[in-house]
Amino acid sequence: MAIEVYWGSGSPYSWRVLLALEHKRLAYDSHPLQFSKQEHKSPQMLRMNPRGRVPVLKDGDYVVFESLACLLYLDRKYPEYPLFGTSAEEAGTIMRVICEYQAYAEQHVTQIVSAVFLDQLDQQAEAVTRAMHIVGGEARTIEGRLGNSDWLVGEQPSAADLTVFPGIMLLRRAMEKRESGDLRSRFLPMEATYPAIARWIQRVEQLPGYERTYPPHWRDTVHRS
Ligand SMILES: N[C@@H](CCC(=O)N[C@@H](CS)C(=O)NCC(=O)O)C(=O)O
Repeated sequence: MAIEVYWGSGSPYSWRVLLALEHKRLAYDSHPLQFSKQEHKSPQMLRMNPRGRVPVLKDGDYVVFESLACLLYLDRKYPEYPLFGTSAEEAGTIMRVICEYQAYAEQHVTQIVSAVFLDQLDQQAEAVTRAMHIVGGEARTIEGRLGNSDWLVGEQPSAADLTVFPGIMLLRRAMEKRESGDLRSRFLPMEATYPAIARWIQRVEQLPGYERTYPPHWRDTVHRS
């Protein structure tokens, strides 16, 4: 029975799981859900995830949600092409980088992206300025890691790359939007502001199956969420 994945276009959490499935060269049935039609809140989805959020992964009778839990499940169940390294030390460092991103960067990325997509930059100017400052600092840390190495941890792409990448792509997309105004020049062009991150993005884009994970509606609309 094939693995099933329920996801939403543009959801960075969903993107992590699609990237993980492709990284592991696993066959899967893909179920893109329309947020606008509230498909993620259908009775079937709520039975699998009472929080009504995506991604949700179903493998036979087993259901797991929360993107990182999905990554960990896939790595334990299908160890080929590891996501959490090949040693205890590597696993610890990968989890550390993920925890740092989640604890210190993610909520601020979300704040900036939401303000841009909802055209709320003026109303949230103070909070967004603070968030930009914090995200800038975290981006410099990531830039430093990638200045010394092709991947965030170790010699291969790992769960750390797959966790952070969608958030950075979402931030880049928000900065490309006209409404981002003066914020744009702090991040773009990334080749100038964060050259090692820009090269890393290109490396991720070269990974097998990457094209199948790219948010479909991003291809059609350059400037909408
Ligand atoms: N911590 C969760 C976050 C999942 C999440 O918030 N997904 C969003 C899409 S980006 C969602 O489904 N939102 C729908 C809603 O809240 O109604 C994870 O890592 O999977």
